[in-house]
Amino acid sequence: MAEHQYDNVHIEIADGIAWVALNRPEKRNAMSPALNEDMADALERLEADDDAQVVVLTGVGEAFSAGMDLKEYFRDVDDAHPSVQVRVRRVAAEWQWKHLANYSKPTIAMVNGWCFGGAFTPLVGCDLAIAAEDAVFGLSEINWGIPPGSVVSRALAETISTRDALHYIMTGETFDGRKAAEMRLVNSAVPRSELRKTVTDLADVLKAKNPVVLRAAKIGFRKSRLMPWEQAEDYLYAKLDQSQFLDHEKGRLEGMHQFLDEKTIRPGLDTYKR
Ligand code: ACO
Ligand code: V55
Repeated sequence: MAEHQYDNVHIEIADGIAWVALNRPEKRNAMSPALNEDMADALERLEADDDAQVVVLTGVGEAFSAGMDLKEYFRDVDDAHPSVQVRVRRVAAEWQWKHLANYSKPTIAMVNGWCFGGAFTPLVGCDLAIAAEDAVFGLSEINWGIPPGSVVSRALAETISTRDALHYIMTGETFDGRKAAEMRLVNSAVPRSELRKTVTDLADVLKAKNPVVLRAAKIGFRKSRLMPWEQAEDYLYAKLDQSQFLDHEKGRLEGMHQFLDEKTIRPGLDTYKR
């Protein structure tokens, strides 16, 4: 399937990986209302595209994303009709966390450069994140006169400690990819020259797994996190049973067969052959 064309998002699908790059390099991939509309549409399309098994979110040029567009997302909308303001916020939220955090395919943020403010939301919305060691992150809101809005602070609290979060929220200081990995905001930081290869290798691991089971596993983890244990147990068993119902390749039976009868895999060490 040919990649859909967008003004503000560049998409390339190769070997089961959809590379989705915010594409306003001259504005450091600042997220404008138009970019948010494009991303909302792109995520919808890719979810239905069987050529896209894993989705990687990144940026064209020097930036992952310089956050919300101060001109187009904020100043230009200040005097707009309230319905416009509501829509602009809704479309941003729709892709940045509502859709991403419930995405039916595995998602990886590849942080290639600048990552500020509102960019933390889709960063945390992705299941996994790999940064260039020299990528620069910051909660810069305080530096231009607002507290972090939308769910930026909530997303931070999901990943890093209260001490670290408040330090960066209150000082507006930047930190690099190494520090982001140390704080567990990202899974790892690698030299820039190895970034794409590292992400490709990780995506390849995910591609080899059963997609129905992967979806149940990631959604199950995310949604059960804040449940009481009793509800979490029941919900996660329901996810397990649902995944068997939806899994037409019957992975569970095959995995048991390859281990117990054929003795061709050891699940502790290998994934079953599909
Ligand atoms: N909103 C609007 N325009 C932006 C944004 C942004 N968030 N970020 C960069 N741009 C624009 C600049 O205005 C400039 O436009 P121009 O060429 O038309 O003058 C262009 O992108 C390039 O930016 P420079 O500042 O010249 O690029 P440089 O590489 O020197 O610096 C940096 C990059 C550090 C990312 C800088 O652009 C910056 O500080 N951007 C703002 C970061 C920020 O605070 N974002 C908001 C976070 S809070 C939130 O998201 C709610
Ligand atoms: C931010 C992000 C927003 C917003 C207000 O701090 C502030 C970031 C994604 O939307 O509406």
